[in-house]
Amino acid sequence: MKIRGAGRIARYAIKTLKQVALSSSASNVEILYSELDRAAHRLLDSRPTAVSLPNSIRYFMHHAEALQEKGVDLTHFKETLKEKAEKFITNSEHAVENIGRIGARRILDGDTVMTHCNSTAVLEILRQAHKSGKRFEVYVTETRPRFQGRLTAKDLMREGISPIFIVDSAMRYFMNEVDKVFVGADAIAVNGAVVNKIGTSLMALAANEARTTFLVAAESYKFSPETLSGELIRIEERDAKEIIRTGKKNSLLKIRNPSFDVTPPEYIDAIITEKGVIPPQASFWVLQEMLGTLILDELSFY
Ligand code: RUB
Repeated sequence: MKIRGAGRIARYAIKTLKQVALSSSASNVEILYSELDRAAHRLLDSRPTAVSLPNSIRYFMHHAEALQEKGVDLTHFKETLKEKAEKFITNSEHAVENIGRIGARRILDGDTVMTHCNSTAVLEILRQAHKSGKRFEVYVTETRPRFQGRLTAKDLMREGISPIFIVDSAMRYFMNEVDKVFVGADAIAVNGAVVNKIGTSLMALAANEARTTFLVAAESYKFSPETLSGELIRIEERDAKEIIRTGKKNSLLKIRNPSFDVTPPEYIDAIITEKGVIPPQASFWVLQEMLGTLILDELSFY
């Protein structure tokens, strides 16, 4: 949880693999490849839900494998992987900027918006809308149990935006005042269902009932290729201690602490990606275009 937010998780994984490659004392490409493979699997185990993690690792390991098959020498192997890693990070940062530019157009002067958790993509939309001179109100939920909403509130204040901070359960209470909801995504399935911080699907339900527009901001590497073959996205369940102090006194208490939930496509008006705005039902085409058959062949490994 030191590194959190699906985009950051992807960039950090790539940075880590680059460091493993550059700092390794392996004497040949084969040994270094197996070191990278081990590191890739350890990284994969760290957060099960954010699809940006396997997608970024798949990108890096695909290049590592191709270079190994080509029979390049160790220096070339390291140098090329360094370049590929840096390219991924730069592209990922540009994707967030583009989402900000595209999404900011959706905010009108005088709007009231609401957000949940702490999404870099959503923050960029709000930042760019504010920078372009639009005035709007932002409701920020505290996002129990780990209070990522506090981070969002701080980020917004740093940009000169003064948020309205509310408890999660007040989202329905204020929804009638809200014109647009903006949330990020940890994963998007082929049918357009969006996995994001627990509480997102409740917010979508409240928005639907209040006829408030519900928008998701997500880079294209958050779409899950595994869902093309019917696999489900795993929802991370975290330690009970995040909710309540466990001990003898409440030893009979059963605690469930899922970190994410699934918002069905029917409740989502649009997904804002770096390529443009799509209806959730168009997710299949994003997956087809972004990943291609080559990478899908390697799904069984990462
Ligand atoms: C973070 C979270 C964010 C998405 C998108 O959860 O749910 O909404 O990851 O973030 P956690 P971004 O704090 O458990 O990682 O737009 O920054 O990728």
